[in-house]
Amino acid sequence: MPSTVITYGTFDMFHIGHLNLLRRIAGLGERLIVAVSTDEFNAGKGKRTLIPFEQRAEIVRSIRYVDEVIPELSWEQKVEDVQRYAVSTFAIGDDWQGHFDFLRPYCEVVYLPRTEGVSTTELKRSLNRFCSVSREDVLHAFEVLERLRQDFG
Ligand code: C2G
Repeated sequence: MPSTVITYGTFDMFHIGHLNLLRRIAGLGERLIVAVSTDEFNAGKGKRTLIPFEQRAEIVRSIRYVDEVIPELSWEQKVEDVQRYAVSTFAIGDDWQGHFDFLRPYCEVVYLPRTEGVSTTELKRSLNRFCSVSREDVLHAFEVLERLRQDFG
């Protein structure tokens, strides 16, 4: 029976932090199952996702380290998942340190260091900065237009 590892997450705007984690977790066993949070479940987490569930699941499913993707529908499904899929290890980033120790009677529980300097929240902020037009840009544009009007009437 191949040793199975499971992890859970939103994986919105998939980035290197997600990839690093999945690569490390895949090294903890022979088979990796990833439970991707549905849009409805995320709403319950107070998380607004940019990318809809089906696309987030498809991206995660395409990662070479991932063997299977299932939906994460609730906080309560983990024990049932561990038993249903004969999971030997549950692993997740250490921003969740201690939150899932209740799984220790059912499987090994591992918290791995997050990748510093990248997060979906930060990516969204950078995107906003990138797309937003600053007040200085607008004033500069008006100055250029005024100069053109004076030069060419
Ligand atoms: N992660 C990481 N490094 C980052 C960002 C995220 O290692 N820079 C890890 C998180 O620790 C988590 C996984 O990537 O293990 C997915 O992160 P999120 O999509 O933010 O998942 P989250 O919303 O925390 O959902 O039941 C558990 C929850 O569904 C976890």
